[in-house]
Amino acid sequence: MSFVTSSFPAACRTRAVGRRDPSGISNLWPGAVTQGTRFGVCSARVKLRGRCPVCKILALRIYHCTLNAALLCVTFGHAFAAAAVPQAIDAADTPRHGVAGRVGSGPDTLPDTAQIVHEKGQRLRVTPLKGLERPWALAFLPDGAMLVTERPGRLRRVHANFTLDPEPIAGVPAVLASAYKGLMDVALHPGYADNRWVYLTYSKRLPGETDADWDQLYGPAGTAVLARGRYDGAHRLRDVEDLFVADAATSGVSAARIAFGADGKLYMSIGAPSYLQAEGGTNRVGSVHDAQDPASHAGKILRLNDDGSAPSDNPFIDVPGYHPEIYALGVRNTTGMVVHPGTGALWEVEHGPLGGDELNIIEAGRNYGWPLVSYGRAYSGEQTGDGFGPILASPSAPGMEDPWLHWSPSISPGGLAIYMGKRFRDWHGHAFVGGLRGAQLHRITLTPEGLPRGRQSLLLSLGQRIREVREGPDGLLYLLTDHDRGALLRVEPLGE
Ligand SMILES: [Ca+2]
Repeated sequence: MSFVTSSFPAACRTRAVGRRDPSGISNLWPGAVTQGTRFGVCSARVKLRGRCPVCKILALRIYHCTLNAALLCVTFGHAFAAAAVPQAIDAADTPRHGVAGRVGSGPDTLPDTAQIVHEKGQRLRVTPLKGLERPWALAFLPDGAMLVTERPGRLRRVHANFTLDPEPIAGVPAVLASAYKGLMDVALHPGYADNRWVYLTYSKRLPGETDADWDQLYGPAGTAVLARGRYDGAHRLRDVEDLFVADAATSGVSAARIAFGADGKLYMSIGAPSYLQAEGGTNRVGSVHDAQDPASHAGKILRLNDDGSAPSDNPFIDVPGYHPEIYALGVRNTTGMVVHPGTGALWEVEHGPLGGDELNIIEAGRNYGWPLVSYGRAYSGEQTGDGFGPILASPSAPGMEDPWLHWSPSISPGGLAIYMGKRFRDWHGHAFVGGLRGAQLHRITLTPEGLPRGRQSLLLSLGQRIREVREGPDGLLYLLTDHDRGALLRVEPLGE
């Protein structure tokens, strides 16, 4: 612990009051504190992530009021200069919010040129396309170009020749941009070739909410919105309108993913507030219990018509007390959602608390358990409670769906894709999940019957938080890195 405190500038009287991580994750380094613990008089936090620039092994990343970010070598104690977080390409029209805008960022360690990465039985060429600020999601256009969202509120076009159009696409609604909010998902209408509808999800500031109200870590309160506009194929969305505004106000985390189903309906995930309201947590608005509240959209999977209305055959359409848009309940914070291209089933990945990240196959009317049950624990290390962990000690309960697969310790999943291409010969039908805290591309091996058989961590050597995973029309994998100076990565096989 003294190592941490002595590394802080003398101007700050930070005192370390963090706790040891009982999961053992941080015990690699004696004295390390629980991930994400804030202590002292500033917002300093320690996260177990990153690589030492010298030995290329594990480093702790520290955020601090006057330091921005520094790495501490865990393995050999290598010393190197603290690197300030660059504030490149700042968004002129969308205010940032203190340390919140930099959560998870740090020195840009991604090389500018293509890298050959050796994985077990596979050589991969990873080609970066830089110049994106906090990219969040991407969608392929019919001509092979891509639309990429940037969390601060911009929609960008990447041409089919893998170059970034320098001019953002105009017409995106004004978003509430903070650590975990902003412009999020993008999807094309199934009839895009005729109607040119592009769907977006974003965070909207609550009426009356001002910058003075913002929470130190998460920013001002907002709610998730579904919008659409017609893309002119160049630099403008027209006829932009909000189709659906969720009743899910939170000053905490709330991601919103969308996917069009085989039934032509739009599925939309809404994150649950992470903490109890006004019980020592940081949420001023919203509660973790909203995920089980049928009169709240928070912590739900919604099913919508393409105009944002509720379909008449939704599972709770006639059930008193339920919002009619609800398709499934009890999700925590969905960061990846995709319709399986082979089976048509809706697959979803979500963050657990300390451990307990989940992959669920979402079915109508089911309850996925949060915050009652989880394979994770409270951040304190206790099995339950304190507003961060599950309420019940058992990871299963009657009427609650067990996850199809779960991760402990957490990889903090990003996007999700099912690979159906032929370029990666041995990966056909496998699931790919981005790893944020896990800083990897995670592969889930499936049996021919579609059951999970194994897992592989790919691209660990790049040390990048992977926010998004998509398969391109060329059969290659495309990733987005979660960084202030983020990148699109094209991954192609080179054989063994
Ligand atoms: Ca669950």
